[in-house]
Amino acid sequence: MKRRRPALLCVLGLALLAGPLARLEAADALAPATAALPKAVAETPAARDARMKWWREARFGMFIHWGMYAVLGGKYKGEEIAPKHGAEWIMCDALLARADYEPFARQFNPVKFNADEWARTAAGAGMKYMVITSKHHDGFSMFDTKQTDYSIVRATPYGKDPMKDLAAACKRAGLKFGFYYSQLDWHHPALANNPDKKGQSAFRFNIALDKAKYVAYMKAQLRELITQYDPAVLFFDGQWVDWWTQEDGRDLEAYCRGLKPDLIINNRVGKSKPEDGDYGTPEQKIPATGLGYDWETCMTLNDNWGFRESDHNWKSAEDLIRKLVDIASKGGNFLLNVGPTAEGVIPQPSVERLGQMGQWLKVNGEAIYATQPSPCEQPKWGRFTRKAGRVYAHVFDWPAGGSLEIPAKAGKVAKAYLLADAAHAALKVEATAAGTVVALPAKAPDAIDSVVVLEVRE
Ligand code: FHN
Repeated sequence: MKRRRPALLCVLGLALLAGPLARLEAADALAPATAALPKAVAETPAARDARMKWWREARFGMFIHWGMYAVLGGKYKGEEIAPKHGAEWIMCDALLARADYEPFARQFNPVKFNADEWARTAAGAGMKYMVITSKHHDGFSMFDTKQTDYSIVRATPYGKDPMKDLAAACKRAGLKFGFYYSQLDWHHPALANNPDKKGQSAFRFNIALDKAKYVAYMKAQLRELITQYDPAVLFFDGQWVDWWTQEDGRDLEAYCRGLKPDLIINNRVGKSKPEDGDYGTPEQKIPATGLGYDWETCMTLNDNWGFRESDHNWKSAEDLIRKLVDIASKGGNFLLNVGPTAEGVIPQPSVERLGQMGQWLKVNGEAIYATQPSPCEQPKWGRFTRKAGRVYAHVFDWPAGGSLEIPAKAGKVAKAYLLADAAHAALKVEATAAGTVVALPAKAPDAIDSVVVLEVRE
């Protein structure tokens, strides 16, 4: 759905589909023949900008991987299962047959789950949206679905719908709410482990015994997710399997948009190509530069998406704050993951780090939310973000000599002040041939990232 070259896009024909959205049969006049694949749905660049506005301004969201795999916590029969993937892959990594994995549902009873507490943790971290696993690769549904009994509502002692509570809690907390949904499914009878592959690969690259039946199942579940919970975002995943094509992705994207036109959908709805969905999804990494289209880095707080009891390798708040700044300086969003326990508790080390990020954002959020990418090369001492008439210098390494060199490309600096200084007292600025030198106080206001606001004439 991302338009890479709107100006070149030539509309050659319009085929109407049932439903509110017309499906645009278009081919870019200058594009190679492969562009004959139909685009997903029609939308002008202005309409797309309006739809993406809140997401682009949000910059920071909570990813949640929560499912039946939390009951195992990375172990099977007391043995730690080598984290070939993440703890949420344990059915695959332990090579469990469906009959051996299903009974864990009877132990899944998240009696400590408190939706408002999760929403408060996200909002307190300065996050603006939440994306939670409605169904991961294990095929277990975490919502009230009529399509299968293999769900938290029908197959567990908990017997309730946590997604309904979480959607409502997010609304109360002012957070946008979204779902992760996996095309890959190790439980549905229309799919099967790949008989031509060994071990975990048989799960990872499973096959479709009856693709039409499974796609109909997915569409029925997505209709439930979209009409019952009103999500703002759909994060698809598991798109790498051979039986899922880019055309399947376009069809699914058009189906979902037909139910909710303002949905924001990731590129894994198709085959993770730049033209699939609304945004790119670099995972566990931050691109060296912006990508020329909307993108979001998703990342774990430790080394696992799902809860792994033995994983204490938590990233520091300093590392996480600087990652958020680096991502924002390149025009991306940061979807940071928590993996709650089977009892419904977000691990305390996650809560602590998110709290520290929230404290930093309380003071410096102006330099992150609704910002544009840096106007110039990354400085050695930190990063730049910007808004109209302002450039934000994020200083990670406070200069010992007390002066900060700002390149001319940042603009003509009329005034500079510390964002943490409520009085906005002007710092001494001096124009030089290379740009501007700003005189800084001896002590940095923040050990992790101190923001100097530069009021500029562009
Ligand atoms: O296999 C999944 C994995 O479990 C996790 O959900 C991540 C998060 O984006 N996506 C896939 C790996 O790329």
